[in-house]
Amino acid sequence: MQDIPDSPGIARRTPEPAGEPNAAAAGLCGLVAAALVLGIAELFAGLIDPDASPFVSTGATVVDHTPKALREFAIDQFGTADKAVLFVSMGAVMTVLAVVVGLLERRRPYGSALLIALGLVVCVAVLGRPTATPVFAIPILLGIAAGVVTLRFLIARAPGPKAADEVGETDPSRRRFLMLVAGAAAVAAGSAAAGRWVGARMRAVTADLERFVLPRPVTGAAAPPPGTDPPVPGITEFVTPNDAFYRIDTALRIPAVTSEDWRLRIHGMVDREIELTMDDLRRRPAVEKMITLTCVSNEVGGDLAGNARWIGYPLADLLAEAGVRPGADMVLSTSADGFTAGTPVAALTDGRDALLAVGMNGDPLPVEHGYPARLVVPGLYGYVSATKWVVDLELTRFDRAQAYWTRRGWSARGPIKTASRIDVPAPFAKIPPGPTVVAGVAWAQRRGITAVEVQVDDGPWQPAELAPEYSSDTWRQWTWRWDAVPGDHTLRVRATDGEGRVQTEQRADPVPDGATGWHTRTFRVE
Ligand SMILES: Nc1nc2c(c(=O)[nH]1)N[C@H]1C(S)=C(S)[C@@H](COP(=O)(O)O)O[C@H]1N2
Ligand SMILES: [Mo]
Repeated sequence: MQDIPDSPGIARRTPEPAGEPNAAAAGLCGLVAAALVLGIAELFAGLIDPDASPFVSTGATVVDHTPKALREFAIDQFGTADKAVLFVSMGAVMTVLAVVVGLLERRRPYGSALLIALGLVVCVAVLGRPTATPVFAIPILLGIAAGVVTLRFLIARAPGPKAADEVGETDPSRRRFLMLVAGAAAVAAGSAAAGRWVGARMRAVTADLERFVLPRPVTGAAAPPPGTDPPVPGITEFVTPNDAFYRIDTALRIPAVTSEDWRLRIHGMVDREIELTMDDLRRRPAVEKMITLTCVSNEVGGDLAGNARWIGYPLADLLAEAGVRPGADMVLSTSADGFTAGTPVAALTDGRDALLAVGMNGDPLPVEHGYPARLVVPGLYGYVSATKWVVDLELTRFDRAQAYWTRRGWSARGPIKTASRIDVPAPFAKIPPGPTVVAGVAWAQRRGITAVEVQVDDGPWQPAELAPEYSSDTWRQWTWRWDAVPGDHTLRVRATDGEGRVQTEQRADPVPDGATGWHTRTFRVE
């Protein structure tokens, strides 16, 4: 504050702001802002991927760049406490930097600039980790944003030097400032704790998955016959690798269920309620089946379908153990995160390979595909059958219960409709004239595919060559040799199912029970 001569002999104090904040208050602002950066980042790292934690990644990066001699010295000196020493030292360095950030912020937003710069350095460290994906930048970037906003906000309300000298603890603005600081610190600590907690659960699941030993199926899935994968670049692979398998679910955060914690309760209209652990399952015979899964939301020509070898326990056996009471016509399955699907009892007991699956293509289910257990039912769209992270099967009736998507306007029953897709040529491709191969895939689970036909422009429908059929529950690849003639062309495809029904040309949206219509593709030959 300044004394401004107003008129001769009279000095007056301006009622202006208290000037720049005192050093202690500014340092406190810096500390809280830095805590918020880390807290918010930790929270989102927990939600996205524990490996995205800036603290952990920075630590790992420091270790990687520590000279070998120093590293050995540290291990020598501190033994197993070397990690604790590392994190405590990092904490000390961060504390000092945070105070500097606060002090620099007093006059100009230099502190914010430093905070952003440091945050970006950490971001580079996070993205440099071996398992990092671009998404890993999100936690630290959100943290920086929260930190800078908090810093600006608090600094503007921090008490100045005179205020600190002249007014006591009871000064309301000073009290308010301390309350704000305490509030921000609480948010930082709360989000960090929440993030660590959420992340710890997922880390436990990943460790559990790595230890998970798949049951040995009493019957393995037959190897795909030669020719199931026609040698055409760009055609859909017969077996979809796990990391390329489409993923659909309502989970914002993947449910974290370890195989040890997992239980499956079978109850409702049954003779005896049962609850199974993973060990209980292991005493029962497992089978392995090749089954193509399809999403009801798949548009004509879409890619929400995949084919995998599933190891699991026949649901018919488990239901028989519980004893399905007459009158029950639906199994309402519930996941660990509250998703539900309503499956006809008949579809689980009519002899098809309906499974409580624990394995996918020879590995435990990936967490995003339902680890440790999910349902897989041939012939039904996923939304009425394929509950991932399944924990509960209730025998009930379609006139009493409604599953998740049925309550939202989708059909209660969801048998898979016949579909065919063109994979090659790619959309708007340019291909040279002359002999070429057009290729794709078709599916009609339970009924199978008996024919695929293609049509170029308004020409006649011509039969495509079908790859050998694996089973009626799997998709079938097709190819068609064509002497391509120059020009712009439209290619159309349609399939015939095992009941002799030609796929309908009638266009329908996915809602309420699956899309229909012929897939077409336009391309140029030149
Ligand atoms: N728990 C749970 N299971 C679920 C869903 C879901 O939202 N939550 N979606 C279903 C739908 S709509 C489909 S198509 C399949 C997809 O299985 P995938 O993600 O393994 O391909 O899972 C089904 N199981
Ligand atoms: Mo789906």
